[in-house]
Amino acid sequence: MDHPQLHKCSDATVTPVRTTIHFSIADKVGALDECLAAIKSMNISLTRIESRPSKTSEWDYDFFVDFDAANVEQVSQVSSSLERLSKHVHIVGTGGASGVAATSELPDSSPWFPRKLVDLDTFADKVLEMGEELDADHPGAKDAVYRRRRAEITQIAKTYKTGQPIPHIQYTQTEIDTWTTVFNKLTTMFPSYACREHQYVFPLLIQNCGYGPSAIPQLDGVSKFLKDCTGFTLRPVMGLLTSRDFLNGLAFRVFHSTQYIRHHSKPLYTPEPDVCHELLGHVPLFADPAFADFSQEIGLASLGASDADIERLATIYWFTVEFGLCRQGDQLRAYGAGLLSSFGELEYCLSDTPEVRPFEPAKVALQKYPITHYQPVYFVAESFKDAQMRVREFVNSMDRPFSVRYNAYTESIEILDSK
Ligand code: HBI
Ligand code: NLE
Ligand code: FE
Repeated sequence: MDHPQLHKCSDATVTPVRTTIHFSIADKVGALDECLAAIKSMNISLTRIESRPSKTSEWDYDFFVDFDAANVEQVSQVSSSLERLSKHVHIVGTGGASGVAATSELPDSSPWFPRKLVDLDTFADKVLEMGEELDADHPGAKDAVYRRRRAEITQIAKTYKTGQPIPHIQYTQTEIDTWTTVFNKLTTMFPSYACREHQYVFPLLIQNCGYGPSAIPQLDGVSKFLKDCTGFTLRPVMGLLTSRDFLNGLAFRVFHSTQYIRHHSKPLYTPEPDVCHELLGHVPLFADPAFADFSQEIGLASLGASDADIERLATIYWFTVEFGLCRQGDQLRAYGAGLLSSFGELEYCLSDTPEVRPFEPAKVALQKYPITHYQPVYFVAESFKDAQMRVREFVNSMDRPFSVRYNAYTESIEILDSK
């Protein structure tokens, strides 16, 4: 389990009375503490606690607490002690069917997932290898200057919070030179290798976001541009997140983006995401409405999914968003960001060497793949809309006991039903 959760103590011999209670307290030091201590003194553990400012004019706070009581008497004991300590108490629901919270929310066994946009703040420092500490065979591993610079840049992502502007980075001349090499080489290839959607957006990025050979565009301006196009935003990240966290972000139309650049000795190909990969590979596609829908579909499917399903979805993500090919007219073109940011693999993927197969999610989900060299197999989508429909059908076959919807007005996830 990769997220901290509140655990209940379960006594196998009695059926617990799952209860959701709502109470309001004044904005005063220690008020919540007193309420929780009262529940604790009855030896009851909490399974959920959520807060929000009250709609009153007095700066009160509302709390929603789920707990499993031993019996109904205990529920009323909790209620009466909270009445003494707080301004208002209301039992939202009690005695729900086993496994389903009284608020008809989630089965206990579902992995935690972000419900609100701000919940993504909890992902910040959970990064996998190659983030802060580079692997021994990484081209930058023995370069102390490069390492120090990476640590400096990733510091921004470590402390970033939802809603803040993304801090600009003053890139060094060495970093800009690497960008120039990659930019110049790729832009000569895009007309004959990139998909139509990528080619449509690229000139807009030159006009609006400072794309060009002589400076590395800043994530902040790019994020605002994407927000206008499709509602996608960028969020700085220290390095590789777990598949679960990374895919969960897509449910909110949030794309976690690195800000550092690849080592100058290997501009052709790097196994890691870097700012070239994010800006030249991913960003143009996230500006396309059909592609944005497709990406969010994978993200929504990942919320509360089992570990096995996360692995299947990550594999589908890999062979589409990262390494997808598509058919356009009588030609194959690249739409995967891992291809569009590597002039080595971009040339290779449309040569006769690799194998190409049609995009069928149930088969794609099981395909093994290398992460540090060119792909031996690619999958071809007929269109983003078609790919989205196929993924939706695949997701319906997954064993998640509820479904979800993103509410863009409240920037939060709604649970639709408990099957
Ligand atoms: N984390 N920051 C970041 N960027 C990615 O592209 C990324 C990731 N974690 C996992 C991942 N990609 C994929 O390989 C899939 O597992 C989703
Ligand atoms: N191989 C890609 C590149 O060199 O740009 C990066 C892939 C990141 C998953
Ligand atoms: Fe990527």
